[in-house]
Amino acid sequence: MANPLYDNLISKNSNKNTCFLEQSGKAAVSFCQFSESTNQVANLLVKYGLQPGDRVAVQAAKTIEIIILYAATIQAGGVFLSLNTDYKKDEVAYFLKDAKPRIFVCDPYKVEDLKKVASQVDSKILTADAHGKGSLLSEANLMSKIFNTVDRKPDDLAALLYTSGTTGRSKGAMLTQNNLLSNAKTLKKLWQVTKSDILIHALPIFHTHGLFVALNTAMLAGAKVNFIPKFDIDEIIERLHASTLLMGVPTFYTRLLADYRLTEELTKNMRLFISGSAPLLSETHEEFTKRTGHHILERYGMTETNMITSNPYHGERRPGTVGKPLADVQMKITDPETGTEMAEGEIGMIEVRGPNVFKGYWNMPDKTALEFRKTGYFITGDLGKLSSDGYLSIVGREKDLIISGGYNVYPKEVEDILNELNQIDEAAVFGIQDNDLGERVVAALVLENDKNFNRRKIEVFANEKLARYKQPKEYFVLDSLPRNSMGKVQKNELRKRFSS
Ligand code: MCA
Ligand code: AMP
Repeated sequence: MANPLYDNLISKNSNKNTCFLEQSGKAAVSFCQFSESTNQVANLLVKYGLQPGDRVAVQAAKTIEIIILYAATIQAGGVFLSLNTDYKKDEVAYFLKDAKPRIFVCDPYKVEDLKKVASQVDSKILTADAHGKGSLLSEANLMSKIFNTVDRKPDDLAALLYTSGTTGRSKGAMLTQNNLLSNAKTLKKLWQVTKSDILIHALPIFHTHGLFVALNTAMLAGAKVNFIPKFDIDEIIERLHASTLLMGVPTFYTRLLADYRLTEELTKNMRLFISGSAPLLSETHEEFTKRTGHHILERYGMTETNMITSNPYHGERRPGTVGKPLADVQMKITDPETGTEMAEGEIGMIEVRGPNVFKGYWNMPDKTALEFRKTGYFITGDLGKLSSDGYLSIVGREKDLIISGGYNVYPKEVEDILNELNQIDEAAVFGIQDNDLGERVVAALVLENDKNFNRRKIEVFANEKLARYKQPKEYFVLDSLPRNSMGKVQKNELRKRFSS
């Protein structure tokens, strides 16, 4: 027996003594030191009652300690659940109630807010601050450096990541050991990641992109990871010369292009720039090539499926496309209504099947059944078309979703919050084009009484209930919302009207 994910990412790693994780202001950590610390944290988790299959939830700053917690959770047979650090009290309470984690790790300043709900679901709280300090570290330091890795089967859960939904209710995507491992192996091979690579890691670690695509792949290859707490243009520019790999959302690349210091000379040691999570404009791709000589490699995925397609490492990285299905992934374009396959070049629903595809939504068997075909294909909600030589272009989304700077915002969730306010009769939330974030969240409001419009009050309320990135950046007051003959709000109409 074994623990496939932990064994491959950590214990079988051949790069034992060289520096692996580095974060400004801290000593670099080798794989050996990392696995010793992982053993200590795994012992601590077990001391707090963790049994195989139990969840470990975390809402804490991006530090090496949280990556140790991730690895320790896997090693102890747990299921890692990471939450956006910007989520507000009510948002976190929902996840704790739904996932019922055995252990919850949060910043010390959040304990007061969350201890009641944690105790209701019988979660023990440990803390980690922006420097990784707190009870997680201090208590783990007292534990043994030896731990017998817990056996797990490939189909056992390793992570639970929540994605918002069109109904406004977040769903926990159950990701197995094999979902994560197979995708990391495929990406490592395709992108030729090796122990000579130095990855600039500036993404958050509570999503698939930063945690699995970037970290799992780098760990599997034994590459060095430079941890930057968040996207910081100066720090990235400073590191580009001595790095080989960058993974980012399109905003990373538009911000880099807006900086005069981005040159061919600065990026001459870089091997690969990868973009994903949101559409990369062809202009960005082309301008980047002109400035640096590098062709950004765009890929496409989802929380539920990990990565699905990628442009090639060798061969044409075609702007405006997300490349071809990964080697072990099956993908087809279908008629959204009937599920029958479309002819080449026609627009349809992107469906996907393979070892990368999740096991289902946590405690939502009906919702899970609705999103899979009987043949095992998962219905992504993204619309696309294939070129004659197999490149996929994403042309839209069937789901009502806004992607702002790589974060997904489901309008229904924001509308539900705004509709709670007495002064608002109706709210329609939609995305408009934004040069920095790709799309910007805005809201059209119909008020109970026009004279009552108090924008500040709405902003304060939204700020109390919703993570910052979900909050509308602008509000437009209308007499009524445009509707079609079925009574459905016409968001396209709103987008057209307010885009300029
Ligand atoms: C920050 N703010 C945002 C966003 N980020 N508002 C809308 N959308 C955002 N994405 C807020 C801040 O709180 C701040 O509010 C104000 O906007 C300006 O912040 P700024 O300093 O400009 O932002 P930043 O901190 O530099 O962040 C922008 C960012 C960041 C670098 C684009 O959002 C980011 O790292 N995004 C990556 C998200 C990601 O990893 N997605 C992967 C999901 P105020 O000034 O009022 O306080 S996984 C996925 O999608 C699938 C599986 C896949 O394919 O990868
Ligand atoms: P999430 O649910 O947060 O995992 O976000 C997944 C969604 O992000 C997908 O369903 C797509 O709509 C979108 N996405 C990811 N990568 C790309 C890309 N390269 N181009 C366009 N959309 C993307």
